[in-house]
Amino acid sequence: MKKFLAIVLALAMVMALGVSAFADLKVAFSQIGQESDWRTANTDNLCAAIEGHEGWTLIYDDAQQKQENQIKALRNFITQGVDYILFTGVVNTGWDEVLAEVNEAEIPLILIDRMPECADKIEYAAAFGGDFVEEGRRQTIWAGEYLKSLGRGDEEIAVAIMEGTTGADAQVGRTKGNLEGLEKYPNMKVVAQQSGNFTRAEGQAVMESWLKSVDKIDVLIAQNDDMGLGAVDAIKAAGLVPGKDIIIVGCDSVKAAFEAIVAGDMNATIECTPLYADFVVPTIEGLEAGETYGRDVLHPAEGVYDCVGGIVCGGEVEVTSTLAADVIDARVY
Ligand code: GZL
Repeated sequence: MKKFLAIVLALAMVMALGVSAFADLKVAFSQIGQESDWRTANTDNLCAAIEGHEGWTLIYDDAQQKQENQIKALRNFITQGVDYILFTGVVNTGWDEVLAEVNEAEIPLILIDRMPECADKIEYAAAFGGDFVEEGRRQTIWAGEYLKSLGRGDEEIAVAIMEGTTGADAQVGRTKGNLEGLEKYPNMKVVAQQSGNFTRAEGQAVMESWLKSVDKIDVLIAQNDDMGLGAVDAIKAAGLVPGKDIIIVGCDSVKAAFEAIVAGDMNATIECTPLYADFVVPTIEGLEAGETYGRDVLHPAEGVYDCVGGIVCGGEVEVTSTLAADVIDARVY
């Protein structure tokens, strides 16, 4: 009997050690800033999931959209000896040295959202984010198809492209995709192209200046909804009707864009989900259990939401738009 109790006690101790040894994780997250509703939703979703996980501790840094702050944060994470690092870069260059230091420290790196240009030169455990080029194609293809549905397929159309933060992976990819999509519509010409830095305030300021300096704008391609909403404010202030005088296509599919589409102020938004927790949490649990995830950037399936529904607008992946009014109540960000 004594031998049996000794075995039970030993097993209990091993199990207790085993569980606590694997459960206590310090998960560090270098976040870009709070520049948009998308970023806020991304932060809230990931931080809540990590803080709410049994045994995990979140170490969070908001870089206020400054690369030097992210570099400092990554070095602090190394010094603190964290177990995992989640990283999205405000711009796509200038990370080679610090991410090599993360590799040297042998801290598993999970790349999310915006990928660094040096990704093919560093080690990382997994990568997950939007297909920005496809999102850009969808923006301009949606606009071309919508104009056709209005009987304006042969009209000379002036297009303004409001870009995101210059040098950000999302801005580079969406701009590439915007221009690829426009190749299908020779009647659509780019008449203005400038960064609004993914913020509502800067989007309003750029639109205000365009309304004074550009002869005619028929379509605004805003590389995120926040800049599109800022442009709506500027268009109204100039006495024009957003959504009619100027067709507005955003990106992200945040709740405020759905509200603007239902109100008639915006015409469409291309989805780019910020809800990464359902990928990141199982990935860390899997890595802890010895799983590996390869080097491909995993993309979530995403939709297109608009003022009419039924517009076929995929670039490489075909997608048909959904009427925003039909799904606005179900949106969670
Ligand atoms: C896209 C993300 C972009 C969003 C913007 O994945 O990097 O940054 O489109 C955000 O709203 O600022």
